[in-house]
Parts: sequence; C-alpha cells; structure tokens
Amino acid sequence: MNATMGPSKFFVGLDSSTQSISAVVIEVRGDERRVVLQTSLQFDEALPHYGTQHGILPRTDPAIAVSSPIMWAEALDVMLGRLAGSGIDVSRVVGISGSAQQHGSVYLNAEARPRLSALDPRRPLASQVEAMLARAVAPVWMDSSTAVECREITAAVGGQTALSSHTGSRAFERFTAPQIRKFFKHDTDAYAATARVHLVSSFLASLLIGEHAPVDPGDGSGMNLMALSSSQWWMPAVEATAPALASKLPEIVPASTVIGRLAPYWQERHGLPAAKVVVWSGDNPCSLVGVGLVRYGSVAISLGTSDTVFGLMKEPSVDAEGTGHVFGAPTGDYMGLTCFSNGSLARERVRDAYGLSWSEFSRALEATPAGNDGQIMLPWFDPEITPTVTRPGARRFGLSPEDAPANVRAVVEGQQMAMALHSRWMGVETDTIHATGGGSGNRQILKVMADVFGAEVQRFDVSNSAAMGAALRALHAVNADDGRPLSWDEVVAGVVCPLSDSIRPDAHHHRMYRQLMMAYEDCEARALREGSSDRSA
Ligand code: XUL
Repeated sequence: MNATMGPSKFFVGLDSSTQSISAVVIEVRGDERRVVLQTSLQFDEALPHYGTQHGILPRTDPAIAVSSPIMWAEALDVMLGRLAGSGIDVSRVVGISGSAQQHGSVYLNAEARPRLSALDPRRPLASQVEAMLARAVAPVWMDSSTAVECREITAAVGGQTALSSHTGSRAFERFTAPQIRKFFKHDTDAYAATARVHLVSSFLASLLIGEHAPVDPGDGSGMNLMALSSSQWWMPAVEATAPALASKLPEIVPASTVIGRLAPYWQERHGLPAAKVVVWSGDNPCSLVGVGLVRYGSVAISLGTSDTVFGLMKEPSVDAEGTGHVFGAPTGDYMGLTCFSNGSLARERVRDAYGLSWSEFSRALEATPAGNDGQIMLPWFDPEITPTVTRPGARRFGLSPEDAPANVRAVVEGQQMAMALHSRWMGVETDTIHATGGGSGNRQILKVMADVFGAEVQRFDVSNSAAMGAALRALHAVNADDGRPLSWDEVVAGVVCPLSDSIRPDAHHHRMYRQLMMAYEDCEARALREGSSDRSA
C-alpha cells in the first residue's frame, strides 16, 4: 500500500426496492475507488413469513398495493448483519446512505420517537418496530386507488397547473399526498394517532440513526407536497391533503446532509462503527448518480419492477401533458422522470404465460424481426401509470395470443416505444442511454432499446445503480462534512464504469420504429378512448 494514501475507507449504499434489499460497498483509498461488495436479498424468498408476492402483500383489488414496514426493517437488520459478516473490515465504514422505492409512506405513532432512541440490540429490529406503527401497512408506488383524492387535492390547490408548477407533478395516485389523504379519510383515528409520516427512505434512515430522519428534495418531490423552487413544504398542498399534516411531515434537508451516526443498536448488535449516516433518497434520484448522470445531455433507462426514463435537467421544466415528473436531483439540480408500472413483472408475465426461461425469452427476441411485422401489444397487464390505465389487461393489435415469440417481441417493443413516446416532454435529445436495473442484463432487450431510441446503449459493471448511487452520495456528503469536498465528476470518476460492450442502433431499424411508433400511438389513443380491453393475456 502506498503510505501517503493512508488506510482505505468504506462507503455503504443500501437500496430497499419493491422486491429486495441490496448493498453496495465502495472502498476508497486516495484517488482509487473500487466496489468491494454487492449483495442482495429478495423479500419473498428470504423473508417468506410476511407472505409477500413480488414484495407486495397479497391483494384482491389490483388498484391496492401495500407492503410491510416491519418486513423492510427485518430486511435492513439481516442486510447489515450480512455486511458485518462479509469479511470486509467494517471498522473502516465511515459513511452509509440509502435509496428506497419512492412515494411509499410509513405512519409512525408518538411512541416511535422514544422507541427509536432506545432500540434494544438484544432483540431483532422487526419485533421493536410494530409498537411504533400507527398503521400496520405501507401503501407503495404500485397503488392506484386514490383517483378521488387526486381530484380533491387538485381542486383545492386551484387546479392541475398550480399543483404541477409548484410541486413538479400533477396529482398521481401513487404519490404520497393522495395516499395520506385517503388514509385520513378512511381511518381518521389512526391518522390522528400518526405523529410522523415517513417515506420508505426516511423510515429506514430513522432506524439507522435512532431518531426521526429528514427527507431529501429528491424523495420529497415525489409527494405532491414539496415546492420545487424552495425545497420546502408547499403549504397549499399540505393543507389540501389532511388536517395538521404540517406537524407530521419530516424536515427536508439537502441531499448531501449528514443526518447522524449509526445508532448504538447497530454498533452493539452487528459490531458496526458509529459511521456517518447521510440522508436517504429515492431509488431514481440515487440511480441518476449511480449511472454517472452528473452532467446534462444523456438519459438513463432503468428496467426494474418499474421501468423509468430519467435525466438531469437544467431548469425544472414541468411536463405540460402531465405524464412526467420533475424531482430534485442529488447534485442539487433537477431531474425529469417518466415512470411505467408495467416493467419487469409484465416481461415476466409473458415469459411465464408461454413457459419460457429467460434464455428462451432472449432467443424469441433474436428469432423475430424488428418491428414484429406490425403486430403491437400495449403491455398493460397491471394498472399503468403512463398513460393512466385503471382497467388492466394487455391489448393486442394484429397479434395472436397463441404466438409465443411474437408476444415476447411485442411486450418488449411496446415497452420501449411507450418509453420513447412518453419521455419526449423531457426534451433531451440523446445519443447515449445509460441502461440499468435487472432487465439491463438482457442484451436482446437493449438491442430493441437502441433501435427504438436511435441511441447507443451503455451498461455498467454495477447493475444496481440505486445502491451504487447511495454509496456515492455517502462518499460525496461525508467528504464535504469532513471539509474535503469533491465535485460530482470526481465522485463518479473511476467507479461508475461503462462496460465495453455498448450496443449501437441500426439506422434502418430506427427509421422503421419511427413509423411504428405512430401506429403504437394510434393504438394507445384508441385503447384509451375505448377503455375496454382484450384480457386474453
Ligand atoms: C417512480 C416510481 C418508481 C418507484 C419504484 O416515480 O414510482 O420508479 O420509485 O421503486
């Protein structure tokens, strides 16, 4: 080791997503950085006693999607135990931050504050969380049951333009304000017993520091409650949502804020040091940094449970059509984002319907022609966010449900064309796409992406960009806190590395997709007008 470099330091990034929790650890020694640990656990498999399916508690109504905050706490406990037992020298962990699925809310009672500060290291975390909850379950981003509350909030603040121009988004069913309002209306007593409404991110951060944690502007802007211009709560929306909400919301702090240190619970239970904890953020803001988008001009596409298209924005130019969002970015700028709920689960639905493995799914893509001979699928297996579809069911146009390979190509092409169409509002003319998320491991899917967008697609050696981004955010914030600030370029340099196998678009295919996208747009408009569906999938 070079003596002038000093000992290495570790920065931990956690990601509590819809279906799993992951950790990425970056080792920093002088100017050198390397990823020394990447690990994940799936909620359904590792914690089967909660009975979740794809991370969601069993449901009969497709509009309702809730999960268990106790399960997330147990997963955090297991993951930090795994980190402590991983063989890395955890005494060198100096910073830890996290990423979480956006919009979901956790309702804590007045007991939570004293209980958070007195977590007992002899007892599992999960057993101590139950008594903190004013609501047993947490609504998550897949919930689409709050159309009424969206309308009520919109009307109360003076209309859609007022809401979106102040908060960055029109009212969306999954956003936290309509979810809070629904809880207040349907369970008024439990709402009254709620002392703090946390996001998933600030709930988990609270468990780490042993006190109520703040939120950052990236996750705060996914609530329909935060004024983008000031990164403070926008009172007209707060007042339109539920009584006394202002006193129940967390504080909002800049994304590179050290909010505390790992609480004694973690030190005593897992032998971790009193590392600095940096405010958590949403998975999309974290991914922005985790794929190196710290400058304007490129976009990222994350193929996860949700598929998202996002990019850094100079100015918060809010989507006039209302399909997208402007969030705060970890760099202090803004980011545009469009979210599609029919992501990996729709791909899985098609794979399972035809009894295929993932390699057979890829072979079906390889064996079918770009453009699928004009056969089109609108992949709305579950309620869709973009465009708003409340009656789920895939719609097929000229496509036989019997033809397995054509359906495989149709779901992938449908998803990519929808992303290209509905991200136009962001106005980013890009020739490079940073691809991330589980689905980005499939080159055949990325080939369709490159051809539809007419852009080169790059992948990264760490495919969990949300956990990676959280680790990098920890590095950025802890360095600043220690009086040695780094620029964002310096933070990502040498550690967010595009793989050499980028995928280039085929100009001929791209021209064809530009035509096909017009047909896709027509099919979409027709299906939205009719509202009915071919439920054959
Ligand atoms: C973004 C969104 C999803 C979740 C998934 O607006 O709803 O991407 O963050 O984790």
